[in-house]
Amino acid sequence: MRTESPQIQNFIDGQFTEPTGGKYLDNIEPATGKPYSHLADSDARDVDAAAAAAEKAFVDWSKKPAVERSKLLLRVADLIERDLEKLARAESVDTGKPLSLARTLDIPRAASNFRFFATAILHTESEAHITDNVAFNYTLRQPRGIAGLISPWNLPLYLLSWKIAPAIAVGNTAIAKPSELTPMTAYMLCEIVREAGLPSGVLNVVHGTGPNVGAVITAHSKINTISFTGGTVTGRKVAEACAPLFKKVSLELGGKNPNIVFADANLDAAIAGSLRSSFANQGQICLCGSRVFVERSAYKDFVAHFIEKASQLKMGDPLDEKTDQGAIASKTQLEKIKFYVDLAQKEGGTVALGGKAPELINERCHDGYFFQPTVITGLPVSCRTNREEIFGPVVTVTPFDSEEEVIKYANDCDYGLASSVWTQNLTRAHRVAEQINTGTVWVNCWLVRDLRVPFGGMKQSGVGREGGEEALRFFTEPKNVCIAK
Ligand code: TXE
Repeated sequence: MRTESPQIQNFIDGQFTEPTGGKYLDNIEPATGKPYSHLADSDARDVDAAAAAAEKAFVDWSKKPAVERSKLLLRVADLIERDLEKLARAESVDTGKPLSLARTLDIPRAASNFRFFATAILHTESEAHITDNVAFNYTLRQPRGIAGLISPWNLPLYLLSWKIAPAIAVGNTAIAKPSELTPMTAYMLCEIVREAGLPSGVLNVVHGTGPNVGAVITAHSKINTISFTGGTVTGRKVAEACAPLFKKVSLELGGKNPNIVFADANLDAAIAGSLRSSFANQGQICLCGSRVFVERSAYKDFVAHFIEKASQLKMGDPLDEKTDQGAIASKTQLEKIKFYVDLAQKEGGTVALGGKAPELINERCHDGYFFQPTVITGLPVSCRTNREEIFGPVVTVTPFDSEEEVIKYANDCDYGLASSVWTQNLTRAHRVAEQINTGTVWVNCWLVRDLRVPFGGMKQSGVGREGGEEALRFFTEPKNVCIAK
């Protein structure tokens, strides 16, 4: 098992291959700011080769009995678990996230993703409709062909496996394009699928940039299904590329998620939950609750305790077991975070905690991309800082006076991905959940994930849903067969 290989090659037709153009990009370690490997800087010729391999493999793979596909995906899940420590370390080095987080969140979830869909395809039900004495109808849900799977840098293997598993479980073949910022675990997954015995061409991974590889995938005539996770700006480009080709597209995009704390909440639970939803993965999870709203009578108490707990989060070298807060994934993202903290102060906000890079972590991380957990108070509800996605360890905390008011604040947003509501009045919880315009509403919890539920966002947070039945239906084509009696 290669872990920190100097060159991350493409995986096409079951083989590791050089990019046709022979070029490689630096792969930077966020904790040090220095290149530690290189990834293929691929282009259309590599995507064409992957499409040819995927097309060839589709003939047999789409006809393979579900139980055979299931066995192979279960083997992949087992091998991910076998290599958990190596994968977790690779993910931590590649993204800057704490090793402890990669070990407990990212990699176990990647195994669960494969295991979930490997078993889901064994239990799907089919619909039949009897038309009086006229006809018998049944619905076939057949694999669509080649799926293009494009993923971001914040949860690399977690999110890529969330696409690969359902796409190939139902009988499609796939071309995956991981973020050029975090290619390592996708590369390691290729060795795992080969060891598991996945037939050549079922999964192909083409590394490279958005314009040179991602855009080629979305425009490719042989790739008829696109599943994208990333920023809203890029999501719009993906949708524009797919529309004229009538491709089926799923978009999981950005968020600016409200986290609502009523005065009757269990405040200790709300503070512990808000700490996670604010700063997990350095706030680089699109589901993070970056807009915290607290009922006025509890506001002072919440802010004081929340800041006290946040100040105890341990910033450090991601590879240090005691680290809670690692590095930001890229220099670009770090600059974006600094810009918004500066903007927040220009918009009248007060930096109540953090707001800058920490003291030197250690010599190894001297040039790494670090930023303190940051809490900003005193902002107007609808300023830019409260409307635009920052995607870092930065939250705003704002008081509210009534349920109606906070629902208006929560919904006054271009995004609609997720929200949290903390209250011990469950009648209120149901009432508020119905009125908040987000794809997920967590009540007295955050990031509790059942893989059967629909997952995704409204408005500029995306189109479509992943997870469970939704994913199986997205990656298949329904066909009505109507037989006269
Ligand atoms: O950018 P990009 P990032 C959101 C998160 C944040 C953003 C971070 O909120 O805003 O994504 O994503 C490829 N055609 N989510 O910085 O550009 C690119 O190479 C085709 C929401 O990575 O969106 C990379 O592989 N592809 C999400 C991928 O798109 C293109 C969870 C994403 O990159 C392309 C995670 C193009 N023209 C992050 N340009 C959720 N809702 O779950 C780039 N790419």
